[in-house]
Amino acid sequence: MKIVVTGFGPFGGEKINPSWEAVKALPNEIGGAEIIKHMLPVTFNGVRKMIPELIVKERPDAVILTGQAGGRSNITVERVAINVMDSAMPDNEGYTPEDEPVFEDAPVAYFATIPVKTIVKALREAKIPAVVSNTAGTYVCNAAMFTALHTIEVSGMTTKAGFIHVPFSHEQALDKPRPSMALETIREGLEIAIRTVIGDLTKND
Ligand code: PCA
Repeated sequence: MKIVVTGFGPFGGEKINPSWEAVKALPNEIGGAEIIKHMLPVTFNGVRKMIPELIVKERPDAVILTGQAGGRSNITVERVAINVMDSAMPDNEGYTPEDEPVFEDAPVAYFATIPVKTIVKALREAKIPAVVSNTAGTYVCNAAMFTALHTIEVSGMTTKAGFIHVPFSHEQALDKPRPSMALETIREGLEIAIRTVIGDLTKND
């Protein structure tokens, strides 16, 4: 089994992005599945080019995308990605789309195909604050999730895909008081999420 896990690089003036820091620290194998880690750039055009290339090249069983959701205090498992790019803040290439589709001629939205509620339950059982989120926003993370699900749909693949947002790390909250979580807890949370996805993929074997 092969699982692609991505995190993002820093954006918005931050020195790190806790999503990539946590993904980087994951083992290369979890529960017998090969874990392929990639850092994505915080650019609308970058994710729309790189994610399809990655999925078509690796043909993974699952794709778990992760990103920073500053201001959230829980790990949030996203339910849905919408076909909109609308941002108040420029991406890392200076692009600020307004009311644009991620892809023309694509559906208005896709639901995550990873087991969102089962992942939240598993995280909470491990005493890690987690909730379902019903919006991944309209910035690069939503575009990344939409791109993954659309790529899988149009290529007729059975790959499962979803997005997990993580809070700021404690390091990021030292100077500016804001909700934060230990990087090790975020890493552990992602490992639990991956194990849950593997469990879901193998349950009918
Ligand atoms: N979070 C941003 C983009 C990259 C990231 O880590 C978002 O939520 O859209």
